[in-house]
Formats: sequence, C-alpha cells, structure tokens
Amino acid sequence: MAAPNPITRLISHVILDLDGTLLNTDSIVSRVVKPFLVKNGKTWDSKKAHKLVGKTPYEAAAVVLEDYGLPYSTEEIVSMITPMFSEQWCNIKPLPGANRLIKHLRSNGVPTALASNSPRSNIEAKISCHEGWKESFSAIVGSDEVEKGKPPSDTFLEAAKRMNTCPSNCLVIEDSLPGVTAGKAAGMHAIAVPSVPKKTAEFSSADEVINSLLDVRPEKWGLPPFNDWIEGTLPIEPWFVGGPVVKGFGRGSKVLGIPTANLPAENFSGIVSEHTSGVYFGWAGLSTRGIYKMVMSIGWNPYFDNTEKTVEPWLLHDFGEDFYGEELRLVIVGYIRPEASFPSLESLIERIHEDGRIAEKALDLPMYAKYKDSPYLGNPLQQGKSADGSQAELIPSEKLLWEGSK
Ligand code: ADP
Ligand code: RBF
Ligand code: MG
Repeated sequence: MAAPNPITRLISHVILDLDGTLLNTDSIVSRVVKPFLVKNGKTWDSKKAHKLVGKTPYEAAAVVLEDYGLPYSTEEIVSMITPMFSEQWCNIKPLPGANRLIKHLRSNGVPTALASNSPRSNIEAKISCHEGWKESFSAIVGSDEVEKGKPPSDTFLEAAKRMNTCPSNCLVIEDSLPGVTAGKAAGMHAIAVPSVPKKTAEFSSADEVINSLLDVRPEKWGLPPFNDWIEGTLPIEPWFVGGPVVKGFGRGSKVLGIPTANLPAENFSGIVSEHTSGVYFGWAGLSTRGIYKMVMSIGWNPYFDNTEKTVEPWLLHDFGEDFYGEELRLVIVGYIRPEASFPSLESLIERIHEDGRIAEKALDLPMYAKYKDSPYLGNPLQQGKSADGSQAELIPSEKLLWEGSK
C-alpha cells in the first residue's frame, strides 16, 4: 500500500452532515414527493431529484413548487409534506460506512458534531432510529437553531462553538454543495462525499472528494486511522444477489481480456441504489458448476463513462467457455477500493488483475472463507425463488449472516 500522505493538517474535531452523508435520505424523498405529486396530478421526474439534495425542507418545497407549478404556497407544501416525511424517518437507512465512521470517532474520543439543514426535532427523530448515534455526538445543530442554514457558515460555526473549538480544528464531511460551501465559508476543512453520482467536478472547493464513507482516511487529517482494513480489504456486511447470466456491454473479454458475467439490471434496482460504487469481492455459485472466488466492480465504469450503473463480476476461474443463461449467485463480503478512471486501458487492466490477486488471497481468510458455505450459493431448492414463490433478488443479510456464523 502507498505511504500515507504527510500530515499537513491537524484536525481534532469532526462535524458531520446528516441527510445524504450519514443517511440515505434521498431514497425516501422520492417515496414522499412522488405520491404527493401524483395526488396533485403531476408526474415525478427522477432526474430532478438531485435538486432537492442538501436543501432545507422550505427550500426543497420551493424547488418542488417551481418545477411542478402546484397551486400552493411554499409554506403549504411544507406543512402537507412534513407529516408524510415523519412517517418515514425510521425507514431511512444509514449509508455504507456511516455506522463504522461514527463508532470509530466515538471509540477514539474524537469530539464529533452533527450539523444539519433539517430542523432540530427532525434530526432527533431520525437519529433515534439508529442505535448509539445520539450518544456519539457532542453537539447537534439544526437549521432552526441558527439564523441562516447552509450554505452560509452559521450552522458549522455554531457546532464548533458548542464543542469549544475553533473552526480551523474542524473537519466537515458533507455530501452536498451547499454543505461544502458552508464548511469552507466557516474556515473549516471539508471532505465532499457527493451523493449525486458524476457530479464530483462541482466540488472543487472541497479539500478532498471521496466516493463513499468507506473511503475516509482519518490519518490524512491527523486523526486515528481505521484498523479494520485487512490485507487490502475491508469486511462489509455481506449482501446476496443472483439471477441468470445475461449479455453485458460485450466489452469485458473483447477489450480487456477480463470477462464479467452480468446479471439482469432489474435484479439490482434496490441493491444498486443501496450500495456505493466500487470494487468488491466474494463468492460466486454457478448452479451446475460449483462455487468460485469472485471480484467485481459496481458502478459506472468511469474509464468507459457508462450512463448506467452495472455490476460486473469476474469469476477467478478459467472456464474456457461462456455460461450465458445459467443461474449465478453472489455473496459479496468485502470492499477493495473506489472505482477510478485510468490514463490507459493497460493501467485499468493491470489494476483489475491486482484486484483479482487481492481477492484471491483475502478469500482464504476464515472471516471471508466461511461464506463459501452460504446455502444461497448452491442450494437448488432456493434457486430463483423465494419462500413466497417470487423471484429471489435479495435474501435478508441478517438471516444469512446468522446462518453463516453458526
Ligand atoms: P458481456 O459483455 O456479454 O458480459 P463479456 O466479454 O464480459 O461479455 O463476457 C462475459 C461472459 O463470459 C459471461 O457472461 C460468461 O458467460 C463468460 N465467462 C467465461 N469465463 C468467465 C469468468 N471467469 N468470469 C465471468 N464470466 C465468464
Ligand atoms: N472500470 C472502470 O472504469 N474503473 C475501475 O476502477 C474498474 N474496476 C474494475 C474492477 C474489477 C475487479 C472488474 C471486474 C472490473 C472493473 N472495471 C472498472 C469495469 C470494467 O470497465 C468492466 O468490466 C468493463 O467495462 C466490461 O463491461
Ligand atoms: Mg460482462
């Protein structure tokens, strides 16, 4: 692994944004705004969803009003939509790496604040759904506790003040442009974790732009490093996907010499939005052949600038033939790195081979090897169907985790 960057900044306090940074709030925005619009005779345009990211409820309502031309005032929209949101608070899932980061900061005694554009009561309601979160923050600042929400600096300055520290000691982690702007305006360091894909160019004011919270490297900021990386891999809570192998871009073998067995996009709709892009690894089961080591990318393949997020599993075995149409089951157990663009095709290929070597070796570690026995990979009774007879796209990971650890 490369030597860590020399530490040029000494951070003592961290300030986290909530929606879109720690919580996958976007997934419920459409669940609330969409039915609201439908009820009012409008059609939800998912391409406009990003315009609501990082806004206060009032600002978001104003955007909805402007975009869809509803016969209400902004205040009326806020008051109609707020109860609909409140019902959903506990359905918002933590983003990948959020629990890990919060626990890490807490166990290392790094004072951490929450600074959000939501009103304080909403913040409290949302974090109460997640065990250990509330106790992990030494200060919480809502938009109703300061004169102006983000992008002005008030929210972050107030958070620093409540932690009795000065802004230059603080590291802000934010997914939205208004949030990063606010952090910089407060004189703080800022990491951007954009929740809207492919918008990284907008974040030039951030000190660092990363792909997900899994990629936070606290040691770069003079903070205690994570110590859960093992042989270049990060264990994750496993996830399970499967389906018949379908045709992909026709590029894997031809252009890269690396075949990737694609699964039907619809099998991934939930998974793809839940998991950040990146390079992962695990075990692959082919119904008639056996169980193999596997390394895969999930995302937009930046080198090729794809418009669709895909899952590209490369089975670490020489089959000497295609197996389109066969049932493929995957158990994804660990993370290696974010997706990247590369200066040349050769360097992309070299990096993918390196990923393969890392996965090959790591999968022999007991913590990963045990998942080779997951019933999901090979049990014909489970294949293609779940208990209710519907297509099995995802087995609840808690269940299999439990089975795997018996
Ligand atoms: P496509 O774009 O259609 O996915 P690829 O060039 O990526 O085409 O080749 C993938 C196909 O190659 C898979 O669907 C599978 O049938 C076959 N294949 C052969 N060996 C492997 C392997 N080791 N890993 C993944 N797929 C393989
Ligand atoms: N594509 C990228 O553009 N950037 C990557 O960092 C990247 N990493 C990959 C890692 C692995 C292990 C695999 C199997 C593929 C990766 N690819 C990446 C995807 C590759 O571009 C993809 O398989 C082809 O586009 C085939 O469709
Ligand atoms: Mg492929």
